Amino acid sequence: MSRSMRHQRGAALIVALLVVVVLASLVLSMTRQMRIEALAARNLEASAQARAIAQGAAAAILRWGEDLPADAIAIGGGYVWMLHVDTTDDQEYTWGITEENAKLNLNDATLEMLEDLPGMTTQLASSIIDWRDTDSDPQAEGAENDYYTLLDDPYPVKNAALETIEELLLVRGFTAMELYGEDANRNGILDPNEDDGDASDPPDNEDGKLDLGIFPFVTVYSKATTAEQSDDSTQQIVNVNRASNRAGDDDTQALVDVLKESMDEDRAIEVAQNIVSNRPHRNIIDLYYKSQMTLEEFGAVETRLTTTSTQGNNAQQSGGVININKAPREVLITLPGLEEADADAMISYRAGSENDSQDETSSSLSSVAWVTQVLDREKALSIGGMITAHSDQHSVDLVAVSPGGRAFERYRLVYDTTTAPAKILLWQRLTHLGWPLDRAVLDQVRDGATEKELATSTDRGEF
Ligand SMILES: [Ca+2]
Ligand SMILES: [Ca+2]
Ligand SMILES: [Ca+2]
Ligand SMILES: [Ca+2]
Repeated sequence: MSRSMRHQRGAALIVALLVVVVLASLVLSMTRQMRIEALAARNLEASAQARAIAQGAAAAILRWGEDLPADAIAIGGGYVWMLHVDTTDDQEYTWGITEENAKLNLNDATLEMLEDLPGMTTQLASSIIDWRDTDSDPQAEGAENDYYTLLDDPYPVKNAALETIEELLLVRGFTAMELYGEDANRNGILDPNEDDGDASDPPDNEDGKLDLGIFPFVTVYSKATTAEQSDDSTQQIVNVNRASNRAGDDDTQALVDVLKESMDEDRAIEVAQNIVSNRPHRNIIDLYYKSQMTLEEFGAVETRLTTTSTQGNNAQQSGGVININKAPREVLITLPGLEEADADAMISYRAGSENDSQDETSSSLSSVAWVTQVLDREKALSIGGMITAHSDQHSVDLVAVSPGGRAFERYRLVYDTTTAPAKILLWQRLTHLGWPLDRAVLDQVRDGATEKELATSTDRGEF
């Protein structure tokens, strides 16, 4: 064999070896790619499962209303939690639906009410007013087009009602800090990164307390219930202020008929006379005082009586009213004329009533008139037109985990129960905020924990 032939064979061997190496690495990388793709497909599938589980839970929530189990709910092989932000506790997780009218409505609140929210300034509050009012004349400390059109990325002032809370980020002065405070993942819990200063996002003041911003205290979804929207359209709602010129006319009879459903006829006639002879009634609290009903009597008929026209010609009354049974202290304080001591007195009365009676319908909280037990007459009258004891708009923060805990999804759902079926007003994905519950919970799901093992409370209904 010649030297050159040996050389050729050697070269061929090297080429062959190279081909083998290249092929092998190609196969390896293909295998890896396939594995990654398979993994991605499984993750995608798990995310889809989590989303389907959240949708299933949402459907059940719309159907079941408030009769819902709390804590981990087993559904479709995975789990759902209804995360609730308890504005008085930043350590313990709480579960359940949230009444949207327990918050201040950004579209109806006056400048003074907005200013009373946590962390608000006159400038911020004025900017909200200018953002939503139809004119282009700035408030003393507000901002209209003169401000927005001079921004680096200019946009016009809206001059119309806010449609989402997040829209506040377009209003002068509002950043994520004003909106969400230190609660970057919006779970109501003081997480380690929310109490470490600038060491990790978000920036915070390291004071061991969670600043919630204004997000948990504001809404754009609450609406006053009008006659047309009542839960049961067959139930008549009587306007106690409707002028009556004739003796024994129909609206007085209608009043007696409604009252008779919960009291005897003599008492119904007596109360109806009190109501008719003391017209007009400024608001529901004025009506309570003048009717001389007891708290219990009033609680039974309150939702059947109104002091305003139900024809929707009164714009002031079409907006949000505040649910005084559920509103946190920060929201109660925004009610006109109320001071911190009043809000505290209301909260302790509320807590006492809730302990007295498990059944809300039989407790004094079934009527807004309970505020007359806590506030003086003048204060009670001043808030009478802005309060309610009932809710039709609710929100729920759904955390859904796929079977085996491979993926999770998080959604914020706002819905209105004045229609049947209930109407979804918002379905917002919050998965990007990260896993909002204790990390151990996810590990438990991955380890195959049962619903019972995941539950931290035992008194739960069937789902
Ligand atoms: Ca304006
Ligand atoms: Ca948090
Ligand atoms: Ca931080
Ligand atoms: Ca803090």
